[in-house]
Amino acid sequence: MAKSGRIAAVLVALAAVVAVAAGVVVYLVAYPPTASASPVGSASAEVTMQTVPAYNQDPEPTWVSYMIKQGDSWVHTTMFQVPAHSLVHFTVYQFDTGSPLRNPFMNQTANLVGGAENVNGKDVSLIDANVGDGVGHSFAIPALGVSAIFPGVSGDSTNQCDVAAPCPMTFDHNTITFTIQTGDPGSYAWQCFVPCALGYPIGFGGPMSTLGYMNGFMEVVA
Ligand SMILES: [Cu+2]
Repeated sequence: MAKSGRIAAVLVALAAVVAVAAGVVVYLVAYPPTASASPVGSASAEVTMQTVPAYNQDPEPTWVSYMIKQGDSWVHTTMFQVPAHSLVHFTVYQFDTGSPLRNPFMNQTANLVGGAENVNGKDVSLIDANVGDGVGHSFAIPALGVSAIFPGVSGDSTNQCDVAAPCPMTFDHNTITFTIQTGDPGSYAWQCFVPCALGYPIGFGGPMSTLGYMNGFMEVVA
């Protein structure tokens, strides 16, 4: 092989190695996008989310998931950014049916401003997950002791969301609002505590352990 041919072969091999390495790095650091809370005056912001019974599109069409609203569109993510030392108002549209909890202690609100959340217009601080429609999903930030709980839509509903996420508001859902107080800047892990991962051991694998579905990070920025 001529010298130029060998150089070309080495360069092609090198390019292949670099491409594979870059692919590995991209895979390892792949994070869902980060949505920004909408500012409301000073020291206050809004986050709007929804929980869907199934994502109904690739890569995991059967998985339950959160979505977060960014401007006028819904983004498939669980990462969002809020201001430090602020009141953050959440609105959650809960489209999924419910179930009992593995840990009954997770049936209550905690560290919400005003003590309670609001479910379809009513103040709620406790849900008995063993009666009625159970709990569909929850939102907890362990480092802040924050917990909010989202009751399931009726299992008898004939208008359950079954389309590709996001779910339009025409499907049955519960609307939950609550407010938390943020503190110092930092990266705060949050997760759902309902065993909602159908088909996984005790309901806690798959979407419950994958960023972008049932857990994520609240980035608190100065
Ligand atoms: Cu969940």
